[in-house]
Amino acid sequence: MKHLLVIAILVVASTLLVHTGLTAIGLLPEQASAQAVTIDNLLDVHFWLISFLFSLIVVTLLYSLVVFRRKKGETGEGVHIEGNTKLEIFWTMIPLFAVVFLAYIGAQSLGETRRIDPTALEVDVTSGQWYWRFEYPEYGVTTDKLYLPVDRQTLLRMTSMDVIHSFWVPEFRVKQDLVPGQTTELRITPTLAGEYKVLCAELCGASHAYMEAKVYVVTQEEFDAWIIEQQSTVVLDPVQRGRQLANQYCVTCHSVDGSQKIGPSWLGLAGSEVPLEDGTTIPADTEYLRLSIVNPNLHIVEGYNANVMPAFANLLEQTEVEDLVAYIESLK
Ligand code: HEC
Ligand SMILES: [Cu+2]
Repeated sequence: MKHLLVIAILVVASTLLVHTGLTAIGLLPEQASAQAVTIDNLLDVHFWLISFLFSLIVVTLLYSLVVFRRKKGETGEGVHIEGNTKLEIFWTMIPLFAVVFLAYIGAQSLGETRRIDPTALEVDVTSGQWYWRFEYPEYGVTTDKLYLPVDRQTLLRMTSMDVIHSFWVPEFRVKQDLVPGQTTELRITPTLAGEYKVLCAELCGASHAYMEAKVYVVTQEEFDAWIIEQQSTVVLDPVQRGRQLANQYCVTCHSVDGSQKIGPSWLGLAGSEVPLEDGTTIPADTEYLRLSIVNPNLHIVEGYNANVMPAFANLLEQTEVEDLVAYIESLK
């Protein structure tokens, strides 16, 4: 009995110590959304559990090693113990209740992070290898950066053009997959103005690690100003618009300086004779460039493989394809 009491006291002390340590080393990034508060509360329950279980095992182990060492001259065998039904029931019921309790608070937290605000700002998110595209349907604005007003819920409606990607801003905590052919939803209420990053949290191919987009959480006034600025900058010339689109969707695979990437460089492409995989050649005129973008498998360039370049027909507007062609044609 005395041993149990000492172990209990040591376990409590060690639990407090480990938990303090776990919180002090700053495992979690900044907490920047209303949903993050819920998730962090859930995580804290787990930090307490981790601290307690670690202490229970390690303290008991070390205590036994020290206190129950074989004394000098002791040669007999230890006590033979066979089964203990009470103990078995005890250590089956405790984890059972623990698991049910965790499921309960897990479900409650999930509901909390998905709570609907009918006045939420809607943003349509499209992902692909390897880009993020954000559309604000209320304002007719499309960008590669995510601007969010602070203290207002944003509803992200998300889909993927190719493989599964996953939208994750660590500071917001919540995470959601983008699945081709489906629309998934994520609700975020940013609470801290600042600059963050969307990361793709689903291994999605060669440039997965670089699949990032900037996130700016700003005041409602700054957000309104940004929207107006976006709506008024659509008058750039086609080549400049094409360059912006290329930086967003194409530069992971195509260079504009003649260097090799996953796909052929665009330098000097327009007007040249392109050797194709089937042994023929084709003049790189406007129509060829357009087709290469919307239906890349139609003509395969010599030395490259089909099905590497994603078809952009569904993602890009007609005018955006024309802008890209204008940009490629400007790269003499
Ligand atoms: C995942 C890599 C990848 C991405 C992203 C990609 N491409 Fe490609 N692209 C390729 C590959 C590989 C080829 C060569 C095989 C072929 O002809 O389909 C190619 C071929 C082309 C060609 C024909 C090039 C030539 O030399 O004849 C054009 C034009 C082109 N891509 C435009 C684009 C545009 C515009 C974008 C962005 C909207 C884009 N590509 C995004 C991989 C990519
Ligand atoms: Cu991805």
